[in-house]
Amino acid sequence: MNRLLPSLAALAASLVAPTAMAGPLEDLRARTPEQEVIYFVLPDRFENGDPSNDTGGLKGGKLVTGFDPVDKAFYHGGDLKGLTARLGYIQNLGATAIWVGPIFRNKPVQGPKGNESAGYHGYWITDFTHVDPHFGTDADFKALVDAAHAKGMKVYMDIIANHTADVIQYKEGTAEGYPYRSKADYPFSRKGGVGGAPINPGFAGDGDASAANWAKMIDPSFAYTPYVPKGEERVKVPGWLNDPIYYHNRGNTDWKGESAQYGDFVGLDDLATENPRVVEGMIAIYGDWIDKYGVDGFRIDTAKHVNPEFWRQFVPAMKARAAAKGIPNFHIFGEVMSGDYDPALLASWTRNAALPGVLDFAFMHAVLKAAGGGSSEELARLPDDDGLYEGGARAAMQLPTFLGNHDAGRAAMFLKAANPAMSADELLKRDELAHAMLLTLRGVPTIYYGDEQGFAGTGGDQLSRQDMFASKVAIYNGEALVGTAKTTKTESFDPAHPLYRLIAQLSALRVKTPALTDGRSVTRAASEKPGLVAVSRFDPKTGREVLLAFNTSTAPISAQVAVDPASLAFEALAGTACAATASAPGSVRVELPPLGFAVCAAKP
Ligand SMILES: [Ca+2]
Ligand SMILES: [Ca+2]
Ligand SMILES: [Ca+2]
Repeated sequence: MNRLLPSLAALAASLVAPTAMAGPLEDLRARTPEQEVIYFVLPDRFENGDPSNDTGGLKGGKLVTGFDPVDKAFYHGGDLKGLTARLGYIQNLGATAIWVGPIFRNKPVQGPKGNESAGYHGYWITDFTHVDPHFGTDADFKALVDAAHAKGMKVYMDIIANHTADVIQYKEGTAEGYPYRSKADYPFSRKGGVGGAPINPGFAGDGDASAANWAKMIDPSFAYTPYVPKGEERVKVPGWLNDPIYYHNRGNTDWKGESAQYGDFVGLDDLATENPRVVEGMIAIYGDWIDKYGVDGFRIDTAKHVNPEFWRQFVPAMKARAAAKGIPNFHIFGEVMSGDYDPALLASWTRNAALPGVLDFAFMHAVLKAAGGGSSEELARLPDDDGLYEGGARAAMQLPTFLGNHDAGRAAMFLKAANPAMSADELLKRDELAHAMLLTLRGVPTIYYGDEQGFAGTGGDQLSRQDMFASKVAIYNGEALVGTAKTTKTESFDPAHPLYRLIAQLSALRVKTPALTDGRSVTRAASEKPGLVAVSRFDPKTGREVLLAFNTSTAPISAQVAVDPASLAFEALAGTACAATASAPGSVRVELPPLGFAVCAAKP
């Protein structure tokens, strides 16, 4: 009997083991990127969980601490504890993954005298290895990731390899604002231009990525003469980042041609990402965050301003690091900013740089145009243009889709700009229509924080970064919000807001409907004029059709829409009612109210 006891215990353990192991962490690790709904948040603007860290441990005025809650260009006090405390609000919206704006330690304040602003957005990193004290501590970040995981939610970090904060200055050209100095006019082989003294003998150019070649790059004064101002010699962490030899030092980018890769973003020190030491250094930095915190993905800032060869090394290294940590579905998506519908540009970065995903700016432009009452022809092209991406339409399902962001501006602002005279009710309906498209069409829907509370804004950048907690910024508080009479003067965490309710309903529907997360798309109807947009999506396992229909006009629609001949009976999953049966095999009647939509699933 005694000998039986251990085996009985082992048997009991084996019986409970499967349930004990299938916890929230295992479940979320098993989800692929396209099964997520992402919520993008700037921690400074979300919730203030700890007023004691508002000045980041610094003493003095706003130009020292960076803190000024009445100024949209400075820190407002939001932090990681606040974000952690609001996870329930984000989860109830239906989001399953949080993209947290950069949390690394930043230069608190930079910019020319009289025109300073703060690093509240997180994109001016000095210490790549620790959390910025304005946002809390490394332990606060650990607590956020653990709390999100306990709820079954993923955490995506926002990372930067293109540049650091603006620390390096140049001895020449201050008055002209450091204009870009090209490789033709200022080759690596001469000091200060083609007529200068020979330097860096034997350096074969930055097309040769070998360590032996880069060992010959010893003098960074080929274009400008870079220097680190007194007192800032050791401000960057890890320490190698303090040496100007690891930067491009060619002056400010004009966003075009060669300068897009080599130029400084308004003074931000542009890293020489062709140098193997920089590649290795960035792999070490960001690999550590995966190891230490078990995060679930990276959004890569300014990805198109880094040479594709860098990403071809960096991305596989991060995927391997994540896999070793037990994170097989680590998602990586890059920012390839585009002001137009340009899937070819986006797709080129999935091929040349092998980025697994890119933020889908083409989707944003196509949906805003259609939902704003313009042509839906770009939207109609999307399923075909997906063939441009590495991996084709299957891979395009992992592209994060969105309607606006912290740089370009918010969806409601664009929709309003397309039709400035429209009523508040029409704006709400168009905003809902755009979100219905976002949450049912292909890609990973990404909600920009505050859109669900009707934030609109009057521009991009600082004008689109309102506070969720009670704001003290006059220009934010003076704005009319969509779908509510309140303003940002009081906190904006209302689960009864009509946009919050719609997003919650459609997110819940999406994640349980494989046709919407993983289904192939076929355009059924579109037009150069406002009217019917229809797309069918198909369950990857059963092949069953879900017909999505949107009315981008202010008149009711009644039309025949082509469907699969096998789709003979339908049920409405969301939006307005669906015809119960097909009119004939291959065609169904669709009736939509002005700016309405329908999600019609074919019944077996
Ligand atoms: Ca705080
Ligand atoms: Ca660059
Ligand atoms: Ca600089």
